[in-house]
Amino acid sequence: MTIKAIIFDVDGTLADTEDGHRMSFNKAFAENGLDWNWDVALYDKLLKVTGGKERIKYFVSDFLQDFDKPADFDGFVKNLHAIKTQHYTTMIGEGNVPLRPGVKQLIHDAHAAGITLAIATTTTPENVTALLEVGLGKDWADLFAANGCGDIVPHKKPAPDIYFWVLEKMGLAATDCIALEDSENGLRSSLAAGIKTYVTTNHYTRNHDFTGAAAVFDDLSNLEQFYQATGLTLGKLPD
Ligand code: XBP
Ligand code: MG
Repeated sequence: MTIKAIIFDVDGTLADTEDGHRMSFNKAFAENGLDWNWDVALYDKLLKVTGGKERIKYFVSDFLQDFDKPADFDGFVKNLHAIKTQHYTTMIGEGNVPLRPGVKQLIHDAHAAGITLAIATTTTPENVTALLEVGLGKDWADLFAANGCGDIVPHKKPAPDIYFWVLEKMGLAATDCIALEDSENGLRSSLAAGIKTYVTTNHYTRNHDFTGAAAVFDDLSNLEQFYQATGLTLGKLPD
């Protein structure tokens, strides 16, 4: 199989962003007079649901007993999530969340070798832009042929929708591509789209079920190992 494209998940894969999301949710809750506080242990449970808006609704339905929902609950959640996104993009813009080891090198090596790159994420386009402007520079979008984010598909991961969207945008078949994910939801999504998937874990996902993954790595600090596992023949390029 000649790999024509690499499709990257974002949160947890390109960077360890979930605690940044978690703290941004908490800032939005506090600003809106809500005594909700998502600590690491609770957030670990809430990550079962992808999408920030969907995660807030999951928290209200499954973890709060006596919350008096406002009449326009959808509008309430959308507003809360928009405030959270503002806090998150501000925090990311301060440069405190670097790309994970090996990610920048892989992206530049693969792009230089003519491999098509794409993004398939549940998070918002604003969050992707904030992270990659810092991590890859202001022209980061030039590196990617497709940028599949958040609400552009009706069903978020573990549904395969976002991966189907990216495949169509690239005009490639699932068998032409590999995906890089960090979570069980992400892996189920890419596998359901028929894409061979490699996993790098993090502290939220290391105990997830990665059945079906082509290989699981702690991270990409040993790119040679990743290249051997994938069959990618990419040389070492200067940073
Ligand atoms: C991970 C997610 C996102 C983030 C929060 O996305 O599930 O919902 O946790 O970001 P990925 P939003 O597919 O990149 O792993 O609040 O913008 O959804
Ligand atoms: Mg992820």
